[in-house]
Amino acid sequence: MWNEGYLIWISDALIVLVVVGIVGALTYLKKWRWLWDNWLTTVDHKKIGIMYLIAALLMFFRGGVDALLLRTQLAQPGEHFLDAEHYDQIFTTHGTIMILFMAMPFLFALFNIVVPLQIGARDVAFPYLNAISFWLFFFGAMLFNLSFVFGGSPDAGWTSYPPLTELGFDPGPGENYYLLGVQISGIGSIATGINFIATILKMRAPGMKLMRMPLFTWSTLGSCLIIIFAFPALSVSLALLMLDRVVGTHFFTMMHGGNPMMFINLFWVWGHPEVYIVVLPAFGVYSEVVATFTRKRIFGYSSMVASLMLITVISYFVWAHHFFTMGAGADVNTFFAVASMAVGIPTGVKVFNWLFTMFRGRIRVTLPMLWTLGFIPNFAIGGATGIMLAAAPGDYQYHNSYFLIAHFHQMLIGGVVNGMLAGMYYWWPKMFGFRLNERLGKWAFWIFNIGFYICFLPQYALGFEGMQRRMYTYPTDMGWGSLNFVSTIGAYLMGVGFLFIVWQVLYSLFHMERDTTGDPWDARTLEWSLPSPVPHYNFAVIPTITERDVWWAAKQRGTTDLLTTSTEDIKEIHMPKNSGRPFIMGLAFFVAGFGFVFNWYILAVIGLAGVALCMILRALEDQDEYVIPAEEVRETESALGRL
Ligand code: HEM
Ligand SMILES: [Cu+2]
Repeated sequence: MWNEGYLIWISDALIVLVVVGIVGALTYLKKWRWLWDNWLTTVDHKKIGIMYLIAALLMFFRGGVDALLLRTQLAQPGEHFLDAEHYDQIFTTHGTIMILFMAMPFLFALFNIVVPLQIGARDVAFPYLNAISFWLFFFGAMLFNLSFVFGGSPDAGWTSYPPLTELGFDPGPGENYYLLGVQISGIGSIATGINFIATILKMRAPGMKLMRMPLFTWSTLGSCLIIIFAFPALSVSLALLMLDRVVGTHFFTMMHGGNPMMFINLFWVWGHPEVYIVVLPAFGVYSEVVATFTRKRIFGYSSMVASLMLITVISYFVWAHHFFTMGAGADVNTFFAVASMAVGIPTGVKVFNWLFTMFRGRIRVTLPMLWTLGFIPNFAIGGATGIMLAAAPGDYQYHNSYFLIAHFHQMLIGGVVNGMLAGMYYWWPKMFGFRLNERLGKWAFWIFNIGFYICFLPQYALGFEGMQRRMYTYPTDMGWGSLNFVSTIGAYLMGVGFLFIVWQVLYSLFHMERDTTGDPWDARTLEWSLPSPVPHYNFAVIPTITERDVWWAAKQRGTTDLLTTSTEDIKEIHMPKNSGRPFIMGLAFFVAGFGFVFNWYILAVIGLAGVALCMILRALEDQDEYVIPAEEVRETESALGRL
């Protein structure tokens, strides 16, 4: 820990400075009480969504800095900016953070902000559990992030394959950080999956039949179904690996009959579906955005739903394409190759439906639409290279090469990040009541996207030239220098694009374009019938849904008052009470996790006792709701100009 090198020390110093700054500012402005009452104890899905969003953006920054460090190291042959060990640690934290602590919370942010509003509900099915999910994610991520500060970082890749990760080959706390951080946040993710399935199936407003649900809600349902079937596989594989490391079992060690391939299978039983967990909600966003900004009904709604559900199912039958070279034989490889290619069919259906929706529409090129348009060529190229990788014999040539790196970044950035940003821009006015500056956003879009192609297209070529992934440096005579240099320039451009987004948010905070309509885009679905930001009880009166795209239909007929409020119908509203326990429970998990990382079992037991205590106190609680009197609802609604 003491000879980590100057980069780590600089980042440690920065972390300390930021923490001191935040604590100082909160104390100086006397904001601790406000923070606790309004945010840390909240069970309101909208606020939880905003906290997920902030966390996701911060983690995007952290993962992005990691990416730039890696690309700087690879910019030219024989570089010594990072040594091998640091390179390994940084690609491990980069991959883990981007997928688990950036993409996942980003989509949970959108689930939370959008789904209850789209289906006409007052909150999610289990608001208290929702808060627990958030704090488990948050403290899991914090534990993981601590690894650079205390004791050493994981360095075996985000896949953490044994035998690399067996205690004998990887002593020290680094890998434990990975196992526990991911485990804790994974429990939160399973709970989120259950919560949103229950919400969507049980909390819909009267008349909101399944086939009237907006496509973003459908995509959330698909994503959550995958979560509840896939995440347990991850939990189990991480727990077994932990046992191998801590207790000395032999699930994956070759000694005494263990088998590392077992871990690899279990990992990808989760890992492949995981990419659909993150991309389906992006598909949901594109569907909403395309319909709104072409002012048209989405083309082929039923086929959109069917293809979402098909992808949900097929995603479980492709995992072995991650290790065609395992030696399972031609029959097994053929099955997984064909299944992998089959995913292209429903995905193609969706792309064509978006294109048909745009066809002859009057497209308004706003920021959400721009990111959606940017996604289409990305996904076409990424899809084509995906089929190339799915062809088992070809994969023997280019698996684990830069061809793969280029392919999955194309899908994850061009598909998932584009989708999440499109969603953020689209629902931003709903969340905060003001719009983001379009001009700065356009700069961000163009710089980020041009940077993207400059960064990743050369990597396809590097893959064919034989450059393997996870190489920390390479000799001059391979001739990979110039393409790598170009790629690094692209990466820096993407960094500049991200800074433009930060600038855009800050600028818009100071030069607000307030949205007083609640429906700034002239959109179609129910959430836009509410004022922005939405009052904490969402709907003063739960609306009755008569068709798909109700809000749009009501606007066309001039009957929007049916979906807003009428004084007589307002009754008292029951809402869940705030609670500090989810936060404390997350903290207790963190303490337990930290204890296990360093094998300090006393600390671990204290943490687990804290978790148990929180659960017991919850079980003894018999009053977790409060009532908003009808009069207060009327006052709020008329202050909003809705009565
Ligand atoms: C923003 C621009 C990004 C750049 C410049 C970038 C760059 C890199 C680099 C240089 C590597 C290491 C390649 C190697 O040596 O094997 C890498 C690996 C990886 N990246 Fe990114 N990345 C970016 C964004 C993302 C995003 C958004 C995600 C996921 C949502 C992601 C997920 C991964 C994963 C899973 C790995 C593999 C890590 C491993 O091998 O264990 N990256 N990236
Ligand atoms: Cu896969």
